[in-house]
Amino acid sequence: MKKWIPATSGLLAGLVAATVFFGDFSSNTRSEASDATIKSNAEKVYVPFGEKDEYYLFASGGHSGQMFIYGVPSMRHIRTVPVFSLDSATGYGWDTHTKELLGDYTWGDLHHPAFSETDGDYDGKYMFATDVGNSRAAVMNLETFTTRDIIDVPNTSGPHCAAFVTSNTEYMFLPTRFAVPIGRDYAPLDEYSEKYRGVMSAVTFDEKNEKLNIAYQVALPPWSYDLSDAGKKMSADWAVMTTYNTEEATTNLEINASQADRDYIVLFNWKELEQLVKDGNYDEVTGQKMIFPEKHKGGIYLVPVAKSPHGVDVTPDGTRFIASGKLAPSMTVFSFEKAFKAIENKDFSGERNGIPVLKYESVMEREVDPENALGPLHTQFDDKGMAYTTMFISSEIVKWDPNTGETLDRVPVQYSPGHSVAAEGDTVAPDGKYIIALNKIAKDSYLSVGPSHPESMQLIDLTGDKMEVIQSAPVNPEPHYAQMIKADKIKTISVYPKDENNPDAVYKQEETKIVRKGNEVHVYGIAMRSKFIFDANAKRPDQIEVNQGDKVIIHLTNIDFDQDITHGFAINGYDLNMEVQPGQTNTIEFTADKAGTFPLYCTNFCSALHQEMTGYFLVKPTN
Ligand code: RUQ
Ligand code: CUA
Repeated sequence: MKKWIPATSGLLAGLVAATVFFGDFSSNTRSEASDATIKSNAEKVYVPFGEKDEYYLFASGGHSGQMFIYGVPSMRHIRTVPVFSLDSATGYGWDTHTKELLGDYTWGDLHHPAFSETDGDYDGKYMFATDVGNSRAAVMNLETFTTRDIIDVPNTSGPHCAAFVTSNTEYMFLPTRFAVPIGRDYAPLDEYSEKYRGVMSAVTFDEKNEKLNIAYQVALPPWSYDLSDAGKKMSADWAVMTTYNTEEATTNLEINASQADRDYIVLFNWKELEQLVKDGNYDEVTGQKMIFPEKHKGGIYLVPVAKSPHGVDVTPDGTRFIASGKLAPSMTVFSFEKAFKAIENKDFSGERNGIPVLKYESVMEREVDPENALGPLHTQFDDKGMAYTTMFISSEIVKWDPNTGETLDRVPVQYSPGHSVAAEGDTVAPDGKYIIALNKIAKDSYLSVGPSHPESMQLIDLTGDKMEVIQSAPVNPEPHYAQMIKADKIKTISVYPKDENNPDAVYKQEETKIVRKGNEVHVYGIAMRSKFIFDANAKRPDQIEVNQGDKVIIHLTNIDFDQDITHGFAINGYDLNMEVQPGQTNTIEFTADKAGTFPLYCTNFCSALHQEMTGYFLVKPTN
C-alpha cells in the first residue's frame, strides 16, 4: 500500500513544492503483522513494574522551550524539565533563581540537546541546549535534572546549529541561523552582504560554578548555518557545519536560497581559533572577542557541498563527515584525512569572504544515493560504524555502509523523520542496540485530538537481521533532536544535602522567623508534612502578614529529607508559585501591591493531610 498525500507541513514541503511520499508501513499494522511478531515486539518494550528502563532519552521540547525525558525501551514519558519557558508545574520562572535565569523571556525554542563528554563519551554529568527563539544557551545538571545557567548569546541569532560539544566539553559552538548586523544594529536589507554577519559563538562551561561563558565569537559570512558536529579522535580539534543561503538572498528564501548548485561545509580547527584569541588576533566588538576571518587568518576552510545541505555528522571513529542534502537525493562522505592533506598542500580553488575554499574532489570520498530514497537529513551510527540516515520525503530510515556506500537495510517510519537518535549515538562508541526515529508527522498513528496532531517517536530494534519498529510514542511539539544515554551513567541525588552555610536555610522549627527591615519583610520558613511554619513563635505560625507595598522575600526550606516529598508554595490570587524539593531551600520575592486576604497552600500532594497544608497571606491596606 503506497500513499501519496499532499504535503501540508514539514521542513521540506515548501522547498520540494510537490508531494510528500508516505512510505509503505503496512507491515507494522495489526492486519499484516503476525500475532507472534506483535507479541515479541510487545515483550521487547515491556518493562515490568519494579524494573527500570535501560536508557534515558532526552528529547528536545522545541517551541515548548522544555526538555522531555523518556525511558527506553518502554518509551514512557517520565518528566518534563523546564529550560527556556515558564513552567507552573515546578514553579520554574517564579522563584528568584529561575526568574533570574529566564530574565524577561517567557518562552524558548529548544532544538538540539547535547550531553557533556569526557574522551568523546557521554559522562552523564550535564546536558546543554540552545534556544532558537530568543538566542540563548542553557545547561542542566543531571544530579537534579534542573537548569543551572542560561546565557544570552549576543550577535548570534537563533543558534539552531547547536549544541554540539567537543570531546572533552572544551567548547560548545553556537553558529547562527539568521544573519544580522553585529550588535543587532539597524541596517537596511539592501546592505545585507556588507553589513550582516553570521556570527558563531564559542561557549565554555565552568563546571565548578555551573556557569556558561562566551569565550569568543567568529564573524562568518552572512549565510545561514544549519547543523554542525564536533570532530572525534583524529579530528577532535576540528568541527564541521553546513551552510545554506550562501547566495545571500534577503527575501523569498525558499526559492532564492537554492539558486547556486553548491553551498559549503565550514570546516574549522577550534585549537587554532583559540590560539588566535590567545595571541590577541581579534577585534573587540560589542564586548566580545570577535574573529573576522578575512582579517584574522587561519583555522577556517570551506568545503563545497551539494546545494542546501542539512545535517552533517562525524563518524564515531572521527575519520569522516557525512553531509545530507535536503534538495539532493544523496549523502556525501568526506574524508578528514583528505581535507587535512588539501589544507597542507594549499589545494584551494579560491576564496570566499577571505576564507579559503577547498576543492570538492580533494575532500570528497563518495556520494551515496540509495535507490528511491528521498530527502536525507541526518545520520546516526551503530556499534559497527554503520550509518542510519533519515529520509524525510520517503519516510524511512536507510542503513548503509560508509566504507562502501552499499545500502544494507531500510525501514518505513510514520512519517517524515527529521532526526533519529541512536543509543549513545554521538559518542566515539555508539551502543548499536536501538535507534529512534523522530517523526515530524504522526497523522493517523494515534487517537485524534483535532486538526493538529502530536509528533511521533518510533523505537527501532537494531539487534536482528533487519531493523524493526517495535514501539511508537506520541510526543509534544517538537523533538528536533534527542540524546539517548545508558541509564546507569546518570547518578541523581535523592535529597538536597543540608547546607548550614546557606543564610536563607532554616532546618529547625524553632529557628523560623519573620523579620521586618523598613518596608522589607523577610520570611525564613519551613515546609514539612503537612504544614508551613513561617514563625514558630507567632500566634499563627502559618500566617504571613505584611503591609500593602511591602517587599516580601520568602525563603522556604523543605525539611523532609525523604525522597519524593516535594512541597509546593502558592499564594491564591497572587500569581505566585514555587517548589521546594526534599532538603531544598528556595526563595520567592515580590511586592505586596494588592491588599486583602490571600490563602496560601501546598500545590504538591505530599501526605494524607496535604489538603491541610495551608495558611494565610494577609496584606493590610495602606490607608
Ligand atoms: S534540524 S530536521 Cu532543527 Cu535538527 Cu534537522
Ligand atoms: Cu506539602 Cu502538599
